[in-house]
Amino acid sequence: MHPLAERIQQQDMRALARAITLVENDAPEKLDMLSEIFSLKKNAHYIGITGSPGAGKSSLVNRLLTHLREQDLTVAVIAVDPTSPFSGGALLGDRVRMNQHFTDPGIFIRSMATRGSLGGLARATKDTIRVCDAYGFDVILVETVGVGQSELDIMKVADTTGLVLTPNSGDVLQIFKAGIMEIANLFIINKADLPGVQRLKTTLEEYMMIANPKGWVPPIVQTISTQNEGIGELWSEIRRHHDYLYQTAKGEEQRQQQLKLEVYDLIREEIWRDVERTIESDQEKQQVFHNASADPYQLAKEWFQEWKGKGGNSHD
Ligand SMILES: Nc1nc2c(ncn2[C@@H]2O[C@H](COP(=O)(O)OP(=O)(O)O)[C@@H](O)[C@H]2O)c(=O)[nH]1
Ligand SMILES: [Mg+2]
Repeated sequence: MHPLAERIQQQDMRALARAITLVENDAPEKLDMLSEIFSLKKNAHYIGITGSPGAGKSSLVNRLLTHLREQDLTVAVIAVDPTSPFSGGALLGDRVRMNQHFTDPGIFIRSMATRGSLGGLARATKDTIRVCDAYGFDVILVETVGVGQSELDIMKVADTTGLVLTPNSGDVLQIFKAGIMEIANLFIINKADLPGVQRLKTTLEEYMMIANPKGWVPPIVQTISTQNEGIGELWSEIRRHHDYLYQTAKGEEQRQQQLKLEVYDLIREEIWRDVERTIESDQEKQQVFHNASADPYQLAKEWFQEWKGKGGNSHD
C-alpha cells in the first residue's frame, strides 16, 4: 500500500495534509494513491455549501461545525474560493471563532490552493473529499462560491448541496442563470434578520412550482448565522436529505446517476490529459500553431483521429 494511504488509515493528520498536497500538485503517483485511498472509503456525508460571496457560507459552516462537534461528529471542512487569494483560516471569514476549532482533533480544515486551472481545482477538491472520507470523518463540509462550471463540478460529488441565498441581494436571478438552482437540495435563506425574507421565499416557491421536482422537494430553511439561529433545523433537513438518498428508490437512482457522471468526468479528464500531452510533445504539430489562420475544425478532427488510431498515448 502507498505509505500515505497506510498512515491515513491510522488517522495520521499530517499524512492527510500531505496526501492533499500531492493531489493539488497533480503528482504522477496520484491516481495509484487515490485508488488505494478509495478502497478505504468510509461513509462520510459530503455536504456542499454554495452561494454568492458574502452570503454567509463561512459563518454558517462555522456554526454547523460547532453544532456537529456538540454531537461528537468529526468534521472536515474544505474551503474552495478561487476569488480569494488568502489561505488557511483567513479564508473562512469569521477568523476569530474559527480559530477555536484549529486545536480540535475532531476537525480538519483545509482551503484549496488555486494552483493551475479552475478545472484542476475542481478535480483536486473532489479527490480531497475522497481522502478525507478515507481518513474517517463523519461529515465533510465543502464551501464553494457558486459562480461557475467548476463549482458545479465540485457539487456533483456532494451528497447534499445547500444553496445559501440572502434577502434583497438580487442574487437569485444570477444563480438561476448559472444553473445552480437545479443542483440545490436545500435552499438556505441566511441573514433572515434582514428585510425581504418573505419575498425571497415566494420567489423560491414559484421557482419550485415551475421546476416541479420529482422525488425530493428542496426545503427552504431560514438561518441567522450571526445569531446562531436555525442551525438545528438546517442540520435536521440535511439529515432528512441523507435519509432520502439512502432509503428511497429515487435517492438510490440519484446516487447511481452521480456515479455515472463522476466516471464520465474522470474519463473525460484522462482522455484530454492524454490527447494534450500527445499534441504538446509533437514538435511538428506545435509548428502548425504558428499559422494563426489554420482551420481549427480540420486540425481537431485530424489529430483526434490520429490519436485514436494510435490507441492513445504510448509515452507512459
Ligand atoms: N445580518 C447578518 N449578517 C450575516 C449573517 N451571516 C453572515 N453575516 C455577515 O455577512 C458577512 C459575510 O459572511 P461570510 O460568512 O464571510 O460569507 P461568505 O463569503 O459567503 O463565506 C460577514 O460580515 C458576516 O458577519 C446573518 O445571518 N445576518
Ligand atoms: Mg467564505
